[in-house]
Amino acid sequence: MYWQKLFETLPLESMKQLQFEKLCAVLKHSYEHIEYYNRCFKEIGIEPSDLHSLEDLGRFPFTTKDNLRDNYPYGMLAAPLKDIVRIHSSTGTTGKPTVVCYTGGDLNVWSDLVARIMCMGGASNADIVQVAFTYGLFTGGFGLHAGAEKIGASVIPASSGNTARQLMIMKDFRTTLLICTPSYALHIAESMDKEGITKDDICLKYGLFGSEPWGEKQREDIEKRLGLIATDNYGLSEMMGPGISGECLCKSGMHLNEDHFYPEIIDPDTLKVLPEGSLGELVLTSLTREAMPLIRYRTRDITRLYREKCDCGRTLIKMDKPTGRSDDMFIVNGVNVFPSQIEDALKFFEDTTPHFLVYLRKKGALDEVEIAIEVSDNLFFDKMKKQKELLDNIAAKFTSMLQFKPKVKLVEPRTLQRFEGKARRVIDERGKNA
Ligand code: DLL
Repeated sequence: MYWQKLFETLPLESMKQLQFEKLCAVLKHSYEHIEYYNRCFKEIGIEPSDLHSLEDLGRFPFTTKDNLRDNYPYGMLAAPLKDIVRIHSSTGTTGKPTVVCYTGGDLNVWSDLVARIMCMGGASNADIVQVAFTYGLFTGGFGLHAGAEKIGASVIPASSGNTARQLMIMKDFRTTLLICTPSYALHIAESMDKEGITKDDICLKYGLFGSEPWGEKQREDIEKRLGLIATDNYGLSEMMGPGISGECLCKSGMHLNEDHFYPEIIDPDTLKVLPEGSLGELVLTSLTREAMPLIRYRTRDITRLYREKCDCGRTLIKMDKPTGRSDDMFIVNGVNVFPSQIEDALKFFEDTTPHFLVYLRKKGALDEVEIAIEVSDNLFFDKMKKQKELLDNIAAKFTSMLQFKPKVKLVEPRTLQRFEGKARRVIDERGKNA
C-alpha cells in the first residue's frame, strides 16, 4: 500500500524536475533567512542563482554537526520562533546537543513521510501499533507515533523500557505492529522465552525497526522469534528524524524520500561527489523544511545509493543499510555516543587521565559498554575506599551525561596503548552484521 502514490512512483525525469525547482527555492530561502548560510555563500562567492542544474549543488558548501553546534540553539532557524511548534534535539559531539525545530507545516510533512515508511513496511489503519521508542527529545517516539496516527492505526505510546509491561500490553491489547530498535526487539524475544510466551501467544504481524545498524542475521532471528515481517528504516534528527528512508516488503534496499531530501554520496576524504552506486558518505539537502532547512548536511553515514526497479512499484532512489560512519560516533542500544562526550565527563575527576578505552559487547540482545580509564599517579591502588568512591562517581556522571550506564574499570597509569595518529578509543566486539 502506498501513502502518497504520486510522489512514491514519480518517473525519474519528473522527480529531477521537482527536485531542481525545490532546490532553487530552498537555496534562496536559506540565503535570505539564515545569516549563517548568507555568510557561507558570500565567503565562497556563490549565490542561489548559480544553480543551473542538480549537479551544480556540488559547488555549494556542506553543513556539519559542528556548524549546528556553533549556532546553538536557534541560529539555524529560517522561521521566527513564534512559528516554531516543536523542538527536539540530538546528541552533540561535545557538551551541547544540536537543536531541531519544526513549524506546524514541518510536522505535517514529517508525519506524511513517516506514514509512507510505515505503509512500505506493511502498516495500515487496521493495525494496533506499539511504539516502543523513547518519547522525549529523541525523535523516534513522537516521529513514529505521528506517522502511525496519520494512517489511522490504533497507536499505543508504550515508550521504551519495562519489558514485562511491554509484553503484557502486546498480549492484552493484541498489538499487530511493533516499532523499536532491532536490539530491543531481540531483547523482547529473549524476555518472551524467559516468561514462556511463544509467538503464537501474541498477534504481531509486522515490525519496523531502525535507529541503529543491524544485519540480515538479526532480521532472521527477530522474524522467527516474534513471528513477524521485519523491515528497516533510517533517519537522523538533524534532518527531521525517522522518515528519511525505509524498506518495503521486498526488503531490497531502503526507498529514500527524495522529493523531500536530495541525496548525494561523497568521498569523506576528498569531499568530491561520487557517481551513483558508489559507496561513500551520505549528504542530504532538505527540500521542504520550513523551520530549519539544511544544505548538504554531512550525515557521516556510509552507504550506497542506486536506482533499481522494485517489485513494489516505487521509483524512489534506494539506499543500502549504512555500513559504518565516517566519524567516531557509535550507537549503544539506539543512543548515539561520541568518544568526546566521555572525555568531557572525565574532566570532572582529578584522579583520572584523558586516556580511556571503550569496549562494546553484546549481553544477550542488548549492547553493553565497558570503559577502561587510566587513573593518575595520585590515586593509590591500595586505597580501596577512595577507588570505590571514584568508580561510583564516574558511573553516576556517565549515566547523567550519556544516558546509559556503562561498566567502569580503573586501570593503572600508563597501561593503555598510546597512539601516534588518531587515537583508537572504541573496540567494538559486538560482531559485524550480527
Ligand atoms: O535515530 C532517528 C530514527 C528514529 C531513525 C527511529 C529510525 C527510527 P538520531 O538519534 O539522530 O536519529 O540518530 C541518527 O542513527 O545518522 C545513523 O548513524 C543511525 N541510524 C538511524 N537509523 C539507522 C538504520 C534517529 N536504520 C543516526 N541503520 C544516523 C543504521 C541508523 N543506522
